[in-house]
Amino acid sequence: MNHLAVTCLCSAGGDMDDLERYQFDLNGFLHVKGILDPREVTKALSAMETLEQRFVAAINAHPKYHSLQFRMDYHYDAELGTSAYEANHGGGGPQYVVDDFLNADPAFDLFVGHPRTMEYIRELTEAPFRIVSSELRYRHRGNITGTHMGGPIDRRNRYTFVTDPSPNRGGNARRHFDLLAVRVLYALHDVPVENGPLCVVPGSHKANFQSPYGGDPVQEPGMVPLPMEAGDALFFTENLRHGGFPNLVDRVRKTVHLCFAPAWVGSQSPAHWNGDVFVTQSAWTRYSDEQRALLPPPMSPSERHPEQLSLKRLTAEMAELTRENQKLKEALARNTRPTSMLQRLLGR
Ligand SMILES: O=C(O)CCC(=O)C(=O)O
Repeated sequence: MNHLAVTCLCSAGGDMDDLERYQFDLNGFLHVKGILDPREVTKALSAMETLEQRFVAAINAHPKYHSLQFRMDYHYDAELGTSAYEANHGGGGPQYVVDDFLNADPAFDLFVGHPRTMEYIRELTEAPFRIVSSELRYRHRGNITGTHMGGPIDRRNRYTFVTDPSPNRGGNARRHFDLLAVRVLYALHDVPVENGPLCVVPGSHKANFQSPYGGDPVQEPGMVPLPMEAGDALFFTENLRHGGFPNLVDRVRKTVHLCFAPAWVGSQSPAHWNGDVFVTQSAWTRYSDEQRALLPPPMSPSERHPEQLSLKRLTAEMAELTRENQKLKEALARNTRPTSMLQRLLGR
């Protein structure tokens, strides 16, 4: 399939228009050109590049903790307020994912309540919404991001609409997006196909079955790469089947990823699964009231201590085991029928 045929290249400027609404609904994503201005791109890229060595050098160092979900092994940087892990799907080069990066440098403050981005978010999800995950991704040569999502996997990705009951409103005016998880991916440099862009199966957000294909995005029929230019953003529903095409070149692919959801929806980042993102006191101090409304208040450093996080993980595992145990007991009780008197007399 020619990927250009399904990519809506829209220019950011004003609220979402009818073409963008139609394309987003049809495909599950929207490619918005030049949403960041060149100064914003330079500022964010330079901070991302400056921090890279620090993240990579410490990735296996202590303090570490296991993620609340999926068993990622995070390094926690208490000074920056970030949690980073290394992923290596498919055996190629590494990918470094840095959670809670907004804390790490005031240069990233521009992503908290970025006005042109918020025009889309306001339309796609219900207020009061919040940032439920924030990641930097550094993807090296040979790396892929394994394919995930698509179809009925997690209710927190729900892709639905509400219809305005007013009889005076007709056609499109009666329909509103009501999504629970909207991701935004910003390109900080050009990301052509060979540099490993995000790839998606257009329309898969409406699938009713889970995909029978595995995690290799290149092997999945219908998967298309979405090349970008510096300053572009891709908005997509988390329900869309997506991954990262292989990075075939030496340039590390550097992108910024945010996820927005209504305030009552828990985070899907493995670092704070079902909970809140982590905000440091110093980041909080920098933010305006409008920016603070998009984030939970800062946690005390002791709550974020790796020992506390490991304890949280163990408590969650124990609760899961208790639930499993209970289910097994109930199944056993259902399958164990009382023996009759005759069976007992016959010794059976
Ligand atoms: O860009 C990629 O390689 C994958 C990104 C992704 O999985 C996400 O943002 O949810």
